[in-house]
Amino acid sequence: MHRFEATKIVLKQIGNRPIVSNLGPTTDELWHAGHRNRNFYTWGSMGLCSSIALGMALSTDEQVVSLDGDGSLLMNLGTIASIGREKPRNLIVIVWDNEEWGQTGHQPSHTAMGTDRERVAQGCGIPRTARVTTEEQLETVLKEALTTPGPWFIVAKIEETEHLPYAPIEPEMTLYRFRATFPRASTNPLTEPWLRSKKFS
Ligand SMILES: Cc1ncc(C[n+]2csc(CCOP(=O)(O)OP(=O)(O)O)c2C)c(N)n1
Ligand SMILES: [Mg+2]
Repeated sequence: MHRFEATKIVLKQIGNRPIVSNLGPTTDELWHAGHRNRNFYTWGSMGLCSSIALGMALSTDEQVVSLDGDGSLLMNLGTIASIGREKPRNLIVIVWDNEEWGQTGHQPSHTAMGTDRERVAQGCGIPRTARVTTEEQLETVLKEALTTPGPWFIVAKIEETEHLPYAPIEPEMTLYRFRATFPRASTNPLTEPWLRSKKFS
């Protein structure tokens, strides 16, 4: 299974639900597969994709999908424990596991040496986990994840191929575009009265 094709499967199934995407090829391929205002592209912030998605899931009733990477999630394994602790029923984490730090030179990651991320998730108390290796399996599991309470943790084994060109994303615009899709922030979030009156210490 290739990430680009798998990403298209995700987009086909998830309707208008928000997606948070890992830095690098995951974000680039999501943009190429289907740019939408509900794509929260991360950039540079390695390891934080599923943490951001966890925060979102705890702040909205909508289902939130995190498209993470094996190397990035390794850098922040604690977020798996936090998901297991908080158990947001509306969070679906999909880990694109190419067993390498793809963007920075294809160095083999720990999953190439035996780290089993699905068992880590199970050990952290995440109730719904899966491991998929084909597009058909991904389609089936995702269908189930979108219709049953989570949190879900899906390890999707992928084969690395040529990377697509960088997506022309601007982090600030991603934030504005994304926030504006939620009812509370239908205007510029920086000029929202409730934000302006908030005291920061
Ligand atoms: C704190 C930090 N360390 C290192 C990097 C450099 N870096 C960017 S992407 C990446 C690899 C990410 O690997 P993975 O999440 O598996 O995604 P893949 O590239 O394989 O799709 C690295 C090491 C970074 N952006 N931030
Ligand atoms: Mg990787």
